[in-house]
Amino acid sequence: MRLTVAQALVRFLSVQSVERDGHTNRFFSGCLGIFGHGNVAGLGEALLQSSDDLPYYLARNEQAMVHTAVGYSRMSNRLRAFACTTSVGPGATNLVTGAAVATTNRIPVLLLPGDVFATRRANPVLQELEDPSTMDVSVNDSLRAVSRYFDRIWRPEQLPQALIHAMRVLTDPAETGAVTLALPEDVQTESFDFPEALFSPRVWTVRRPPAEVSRIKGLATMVRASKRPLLVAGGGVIYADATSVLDAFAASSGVPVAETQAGKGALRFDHVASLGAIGATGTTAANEIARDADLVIGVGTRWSDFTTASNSVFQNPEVKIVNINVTPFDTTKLSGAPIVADAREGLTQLAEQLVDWHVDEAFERHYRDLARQWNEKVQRAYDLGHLPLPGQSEVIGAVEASSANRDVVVAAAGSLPGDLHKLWRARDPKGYHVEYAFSCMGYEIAAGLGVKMAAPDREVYVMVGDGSYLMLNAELVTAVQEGVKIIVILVINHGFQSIGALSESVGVERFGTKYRFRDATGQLTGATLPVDLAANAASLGATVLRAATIEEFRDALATARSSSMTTVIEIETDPMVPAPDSASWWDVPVAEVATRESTRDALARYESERKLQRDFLAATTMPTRDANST
Ligand SMILES: Cc1ncc(C[n+]2csc(CCOP(=O)(O)OP(=O)(O)O)c2C)c(N)n1
Ligand SMILES: [Mg+2]
Repeated sequence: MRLTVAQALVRFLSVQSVERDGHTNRFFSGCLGIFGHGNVAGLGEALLQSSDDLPYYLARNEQAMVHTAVGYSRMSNRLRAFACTTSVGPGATNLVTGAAVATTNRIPVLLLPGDVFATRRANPVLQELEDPSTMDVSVNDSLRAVSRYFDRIWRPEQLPQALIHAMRVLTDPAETGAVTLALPEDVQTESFDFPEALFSPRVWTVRRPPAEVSRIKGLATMVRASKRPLLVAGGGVIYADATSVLDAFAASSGVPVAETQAGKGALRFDHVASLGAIGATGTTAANEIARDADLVIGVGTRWSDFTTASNSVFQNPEVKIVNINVTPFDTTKLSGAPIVADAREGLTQLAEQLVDWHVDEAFERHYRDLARQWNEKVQRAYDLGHLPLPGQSEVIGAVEASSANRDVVVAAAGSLPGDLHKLWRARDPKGYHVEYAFSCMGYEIAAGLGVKMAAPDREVYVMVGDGSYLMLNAELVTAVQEGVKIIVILVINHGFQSIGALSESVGVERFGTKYRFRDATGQLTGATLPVDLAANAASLGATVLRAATIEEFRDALATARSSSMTTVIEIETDPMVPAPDSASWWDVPVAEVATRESTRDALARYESERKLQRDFLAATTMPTRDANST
């Protein structure tokens, strides 16, 4: 079939499907893009021809369009995805941060940057890097480090194999992330006789590997022997659609469950075995149970430093750790005993082994009591009544109260992720969407757009700080253009509340974290800047509501819900009102020599807190056969 490389690529993408649990759907829902000379004549022409098969969406910023793609695919449990096309040069390098978000969060997205001429006949093309030592490098090589598969299509013949490898990686739950196919500008337009078979519909089965039976039996033996077990649910539980199995297992066994950022929502917040968030932004309930746990079962978690409180959350010297994960890489973390398995399969197998078993009742009463105490603390934080400006926890409480069970809250960076992790009352496995692998400022609005595109029947609340808003707000225009409604809660606190508090804790006195004029001291500690972000949002076409009090904020939320338009609600909060404490820690090293007393004090605190950090080098060994059969 005589096609250009770009036409062949688009035709191939439009006939790829995935199947899981007997359900099949198209994998690519469309292509996001920004055109320039590096893709307008190649992919631009192909997408124009095929706009019925692969709809095109015009984005405003290449980084942001990857966020949109990530939000969409995460909301779809990785079973649907977007391709993203860019020009050569800055359009392509703008992808790097987005690609890192996709790869760190293990979310599939196909990146299609334009690249320099393969023929080199008009070198250097506009925006070409030019490395004097080789002609074999372009700016797109910066995408290698952040891609799970990277290929450059120098010749049309290379396309078929590259496409098949791209699909393999995108649809594999262990390998998935950003996949980059760099497409030289001239090659995109080159025609070639592609074999017809390349364009026959293909169905990629998303695998669900079960655990080896001996491993699950070994784990069951360990659970039976444990007095204080804890299950830590990560994002893998949600992506694998294992939440009902987890719900039933936790209820029947009484094993308490704590959740990572990506795993939050795996259980409803009021489930009898739910301890809520764990780690540096965890609940006191989860962190207290984690501290003394004698057996920790990590399911679908990558054990980030926030989850482990920088390796300080588990303090029992005898603690045993077992990791159930579809990604072998994650299963040996913390020297845990590895079980490579899909989260739903592994949990189903474990539940079958433990039908007759339940945790000690005193332990169960104890953790339920701790969970109840935390939930009361959450209510108090929601109802703080702080004046003149509300605390951020009150804003979160008002959003929670206005939302329906299936609605979605989206956040990524600043103080909101930590506060939401602690305080949001998750009521649906897809209702909590905080990007906290890369914690990328600017993810929020762009991803919210993707989330809403994936779930048009849910209200999507994007919670964004003024710093993140300033960094990347342009996809509001895309939301307006496409008629995709999101509700954006813009939290004004004149700078970086999160980094300000962190700065203070490491003895750096909130230096350089405020949106204030430079004053006579030479520092940014003068009057507040006259920046009006709500006016900015209005200028981009959004409906804007300004709330001066929590009461006005509640009214604004009701107005926004009843509207069909993308609405930005601005509310100012007091950055000095913290969320309830986690009784936890995060390792951020402090200057070892300093002139300031604040820094020296911080160092003393840091050195004492570091004593809680453990190395987790002692391997957990698993009973190799059923204890009864030896
Ligand atoms: C792209 C990017 N740059 C820098 C950071 C480091 N950082 C984390 S939070 C933050 C400040 C966020 O400010 P804002 O959105 O206003 O939230 P607040 O801290 O005030 O809640 C910064 C600079 C980051 N996470 N992402
Ligand atoms: Mg801020």
